[in-house]
Amino acid sequence: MTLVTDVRLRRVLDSRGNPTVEADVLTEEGGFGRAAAPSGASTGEYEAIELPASEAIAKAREDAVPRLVGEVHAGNQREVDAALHAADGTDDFSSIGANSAVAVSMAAAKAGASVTGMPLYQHLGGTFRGNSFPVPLGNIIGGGEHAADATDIQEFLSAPVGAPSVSEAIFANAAVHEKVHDILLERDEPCGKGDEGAWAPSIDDSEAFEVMDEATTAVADEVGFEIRFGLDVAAAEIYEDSEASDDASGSQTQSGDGTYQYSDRERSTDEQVEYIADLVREYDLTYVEDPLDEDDYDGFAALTERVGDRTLVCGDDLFVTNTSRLGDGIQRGAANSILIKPNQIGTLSDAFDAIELAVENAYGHVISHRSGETEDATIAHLAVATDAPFIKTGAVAGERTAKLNELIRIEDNAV
Ligand code: 2PG
Ligand code: MG
Repeated sequence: MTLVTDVRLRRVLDSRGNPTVEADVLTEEGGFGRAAAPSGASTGEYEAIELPASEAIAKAREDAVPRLVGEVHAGNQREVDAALHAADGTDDFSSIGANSAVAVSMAAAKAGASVTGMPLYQHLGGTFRGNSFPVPLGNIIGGGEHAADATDIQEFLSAPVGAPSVSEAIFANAAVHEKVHDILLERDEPCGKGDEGAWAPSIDDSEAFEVMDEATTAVADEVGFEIRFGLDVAAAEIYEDSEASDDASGSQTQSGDGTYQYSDRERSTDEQVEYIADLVREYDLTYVEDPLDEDDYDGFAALTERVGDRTLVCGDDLFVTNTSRLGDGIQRGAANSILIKPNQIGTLSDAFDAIELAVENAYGHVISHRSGETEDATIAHLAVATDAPFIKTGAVAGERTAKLNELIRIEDNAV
């Protein structure tokens, strides 16, 4: 019933103006799905490989399309994704590109859903899904790799944990975004926005904490429910290895030997753990993503030991949506949650495997956008389909509101 009859691939624009891969999947019975690959800037070293869009499209047309058309059923996600893996033949999608793979994988899911007439979240998650919604983490102030001359910490994220509905949570984040702008103007800090629509002022991290604290408290008072905040430190971007590997003894650099380079000072791994633990306590942070380098399982474990009972310590570049890296993390007590980005691993089936492993081990899973996005709203459905406690997908900007508005529609039963 959902046999794939055609797969079309093209280059479209992403939100940074770069070319990305869009896929259409057509099936028997008139099934149709369209999806586009997002793209990171603070990309983890162990992510599946994104190829230049033209190259990824050419390779996928040559190697993947013949294994899909007339061969697999869009309604059978495992079958589609196994064909993509077989066409690629590597363990990181370096042959056809994770950007082609993820676009086709998500488009096939939508095509499968279109034939049954079910919303995508139900097609992916089953009949009983659609009653619980993630807390949206809204990027309000940001710097790092997403904006020049702004904060060292990549993202300050509003978390309306007390919102009675996803729609009220989404509007609360937009209100925090606006409130922060007002506060920055009062402080004479006019600014533009970074890649994800967050404000990118030339202030230091400690001032950003003050501003976030003030804005979330003010908006919480107005709306009458609890709004906390969290961080994506994206620490791998400010981590510098030590020189130890170059010394005469030839000894290997150990992860954790290097330092974190902040604008005003550097911190050793122990100091970084201490610093983040203090911030969690001082600001009652609800969420801390990538507080340590992507190779530093021990540092993650030390921080989780300290504050894991009161905040989500989340691995993004650490786990890259990869079951094998997550398995290592679980064994070592590193983090207590995982960021899920389908394009980090290449297919929806692989992303589901990571979510399943996380859930089995009481790790939270947080569905996430990338800094380079399109109007594709698949991740909104993925979050509802898997009962994700959080979704990170910005607060404003069209490519972000595409997902937020889709969540509002799902809640309103209007998709
Ligand atoms: C992150 C993401 C999304 P990027 O680090 O979590 O916010 O950024 O897509 O640039 O990796
Ligand atoms: Mg991150």
